[in-house]
Amino acid sequence: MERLDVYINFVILVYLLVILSNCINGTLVHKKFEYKYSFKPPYLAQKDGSVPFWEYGGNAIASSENVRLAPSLRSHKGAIWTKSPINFDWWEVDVVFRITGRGRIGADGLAFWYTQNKGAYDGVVYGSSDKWVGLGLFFDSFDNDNKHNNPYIMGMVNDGTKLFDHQNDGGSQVMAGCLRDFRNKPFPTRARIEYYQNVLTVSFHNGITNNEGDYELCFRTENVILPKGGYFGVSAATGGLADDHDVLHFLTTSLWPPGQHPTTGAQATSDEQQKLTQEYQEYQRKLEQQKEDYRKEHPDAKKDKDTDDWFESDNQRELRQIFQGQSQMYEVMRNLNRKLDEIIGRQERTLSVVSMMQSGVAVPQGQVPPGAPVPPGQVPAMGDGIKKYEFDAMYNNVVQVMTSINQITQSLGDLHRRTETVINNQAKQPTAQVQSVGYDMQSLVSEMRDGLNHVKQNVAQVSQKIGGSSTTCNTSCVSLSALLVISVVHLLVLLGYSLYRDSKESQAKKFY
Ligand SMILES: [Ca+2]
Ligand SMILES: [Ca+2]
Repeated sequence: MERLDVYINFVILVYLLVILSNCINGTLVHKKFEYKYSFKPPYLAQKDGSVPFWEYGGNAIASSENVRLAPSLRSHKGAIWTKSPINFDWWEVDVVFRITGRGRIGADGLAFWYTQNKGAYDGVVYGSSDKWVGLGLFFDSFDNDNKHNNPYIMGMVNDGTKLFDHQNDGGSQVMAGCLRDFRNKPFPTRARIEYYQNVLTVSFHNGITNNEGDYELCFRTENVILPKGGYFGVSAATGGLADDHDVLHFLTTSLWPPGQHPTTGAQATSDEQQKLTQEYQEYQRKLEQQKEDYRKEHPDAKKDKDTDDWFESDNQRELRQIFQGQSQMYEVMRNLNRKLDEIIGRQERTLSVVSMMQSGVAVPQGQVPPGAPVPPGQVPAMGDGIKKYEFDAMYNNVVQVMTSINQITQSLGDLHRRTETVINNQAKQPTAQVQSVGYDMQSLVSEMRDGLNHVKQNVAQVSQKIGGSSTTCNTSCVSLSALLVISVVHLLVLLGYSLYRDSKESQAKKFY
């Protein structure tokens, strides 16, 4: 009988676990891709130039690959807006875009909109209307107020009464923002704008890598009230200076709190799905057939295209190697950061043991009579407060850090050599124009300084924590100097790339 009881209890427990796991799954936000509020390549625009479910105007031009909202010509404006208002409350939008120009400074910028009504296609606020009702997220390239804080990303909610303060780059009207350079990046830059339960979160991907996961938080603001049933839009404008403003992807996902996702018509959807699957298979079959026919008719066409892809120029190769090197460096830095965190944890534990022991030694001199036993779990002190195994642990940590730093130094040396090669190659080319380190470098430097300060703070914390022992000071000093070397070399890499890019673009761009 006892066995039966145990068995029944076990079955009940398993059921409870299953119910619990269902509850946990039920609390997850349901996401649904909204194709009627999205566009992406290939076939972004149809043959007649229209973009399905969207309307564009002004100087905007849509191709199969992107929407060029404003070209690199002076005083141009353009915008693209969804045709119909959205029918969900919470959403996440990924905008993949490129802002490129041959100048070190560009203008004016690009705007993401979520507004009650559609804005204009040639308005005064980054190509669309002023006095909007809803959200404007601006990628402001040009520094109107001369505070050396552009390119800047900023969010502004308007109730339809405020005129945008262009002269001060938004000034006090801006809700939140962050200083990020989004011009002339090797890969497309991306912004992820999430609006869920009145919390607006903006993340930015700086386009240095092509890695999907490299988003960084720009800002997060609570209690943001936006109108329901609004329209999405993107717009851009140029001024006296002009960049190309291209949007490659606009991907909208609706977010549904648990239990609120509309589940009506489930049967109909499954029928629809079956039908769509059949259509898709049919389409695939036809496509394969067409491909086969094409290959038979043009036996040489594919070969030529392939052979083009086989080769890359010296500069392309150098650049690719630099990016690989940088990615490796980034990985090593990340590992180093993880190890530092571990070390901080270990040092804190060690310090707490040491301080406990010290108080154990001090106690007999104070209130507790001499000869009181050491509390259980504590190893008796050796006199100077630090014991051999603790010292060994610290020593091992130090060795780990040194190894990581050596790895970084090696990859840095490698990178340095490659950068010099690229710079030399550029200098040899007659069309290359070496420009002085200018405005965009300044913003790059300030971005890097933020990052470095963060790392330095971490290191300073570690050095403070292990500062009790004189044996560890050397490590902290070495880490700092190594980090300084990293920062200098990183700057060199960025400078090298900047020079390369400027000369490349001056060759490539024939108009303007
Ligand atoms: Ca501005
Ligand atoms: Ca400014």
